[in-house]
Amino acid sequence: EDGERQHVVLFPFMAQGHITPFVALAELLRRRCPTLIVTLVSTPLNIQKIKSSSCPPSLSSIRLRSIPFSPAAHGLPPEAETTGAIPFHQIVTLLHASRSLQPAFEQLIEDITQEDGRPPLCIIADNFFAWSVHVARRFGAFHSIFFTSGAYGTTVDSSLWTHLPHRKTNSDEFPLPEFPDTIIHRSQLPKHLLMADGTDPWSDFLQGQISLSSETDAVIINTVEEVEKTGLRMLRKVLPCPVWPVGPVLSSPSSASAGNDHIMKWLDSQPPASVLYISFGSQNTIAAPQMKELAMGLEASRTRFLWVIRPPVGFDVKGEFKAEWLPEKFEERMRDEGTGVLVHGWAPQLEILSHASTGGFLSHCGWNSVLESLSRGVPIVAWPLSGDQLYNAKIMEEELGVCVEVARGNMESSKADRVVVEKVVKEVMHGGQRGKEIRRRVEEVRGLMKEAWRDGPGSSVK
Ligand code: BUP
Repeated sequence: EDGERQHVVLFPFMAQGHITPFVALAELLRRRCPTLIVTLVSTPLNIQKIKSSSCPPSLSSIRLRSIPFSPAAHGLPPEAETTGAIPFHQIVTLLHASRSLQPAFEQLIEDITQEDGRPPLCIIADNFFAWSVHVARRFGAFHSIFFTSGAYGTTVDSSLWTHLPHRKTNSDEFPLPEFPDTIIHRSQLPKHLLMADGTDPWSDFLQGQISLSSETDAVIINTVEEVEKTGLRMLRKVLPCPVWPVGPVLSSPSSASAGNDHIMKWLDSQPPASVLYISFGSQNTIAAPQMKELAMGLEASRTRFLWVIRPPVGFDVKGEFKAEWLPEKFEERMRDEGTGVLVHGWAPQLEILSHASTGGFLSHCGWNSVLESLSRGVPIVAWPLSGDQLYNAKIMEEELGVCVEVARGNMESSKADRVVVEKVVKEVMHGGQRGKEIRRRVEEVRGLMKEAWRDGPGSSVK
């Protein structure tokens, strides 16, 4: 009987990198605890997208509920219900605008409480919606934040935004106030953090939500106890509540792969572990001169590649791709030689990373991409651009030894050099001493991730 079943409400922030793991968590909860009622809440456009891009069987047992949101009321274009639809500089406006969801979310919990005859057992919300703790308190529900990024990236990012330590020194390197052993280099700060002074819109939003997150009852995080020891130790030091790693929580194959047969067919015809998959995620791009450096470095490395490519910084992300952004006749040459494929649009990333021909991932190190790659045993060439990506790359290279950084920095100023691209890509893809060691470490991490989800139970199952 529905009336006797416990109800859990999930509430992700409106960004692909947040919605994907929340949907995966919802599916996981229903699979592992079949008696739970699971409701996933988002804005109308996002609910529509989730319905059309997910496999119906996995979603059939999850209740999808939308709450109204008007981007135009905040000076945003009507399609701005997700960060992927707007240029990076407007994301902070969307973050602030998302605060206006509180009354509608509260009303939804009220409605659910009426329908079920009691409030939900638990509200699991995004860390950007830490304000939802007030709603949970009002209804007497347990409140948990689900961090969709890693423990190290989350802790370093939060610490930097809370204390802005780079403003108190002129030196290029400085320690984090709570963690003197963690040294951050100025080049690892995204532009909006470098410019932050504590009164700017980014600081205002993030400092508010970070401070509220210490009021939550528990933190669930998409990472693995045995993989992120340092990061989890740090996060547990700054949070007063229990921290439960449940990763890797990954999406199930989606209907997004439909229409991408040509990509999978091309991969089928390549030798094992020979292809470098390249993607900068759902909301970042690099500058046109950097695209050229990357293309030239790739060509010189004589490595097969599959590159998810979007217009460079400063151009409409959804606009037409122009050949002039790449070296002359690059796309035709690669196609004629059969060495490289450019994907103009959405790629079936998890399927690509799971394919035996994929041997490396040149990634911006968004946390979902990191988990997807490592869980499939694919080493990473890191080109982090923003936020936690810079710290994900740092910990993966320094502690886990599963990646090599090829460039870093914010989107406008990240510098890559074709010679460095060629060298690093060869090192990782063509089995030099360092490449072999990286593959050994990635295999180890893949094993730990698998163990965490073993019945028996593994650490994430617990
Ligand atoms: Br692009 C792209 N196909 O073509 P991250 C992304 N994805 O399946 P983000 C595709 O989107 P942050 C594509 O598999 C992953 O699950 C990908 O999440 C999928 O990066 C997700 O890696 C991307 O966390 O966010 O979205 O840029 O700001 O958190 O780094």
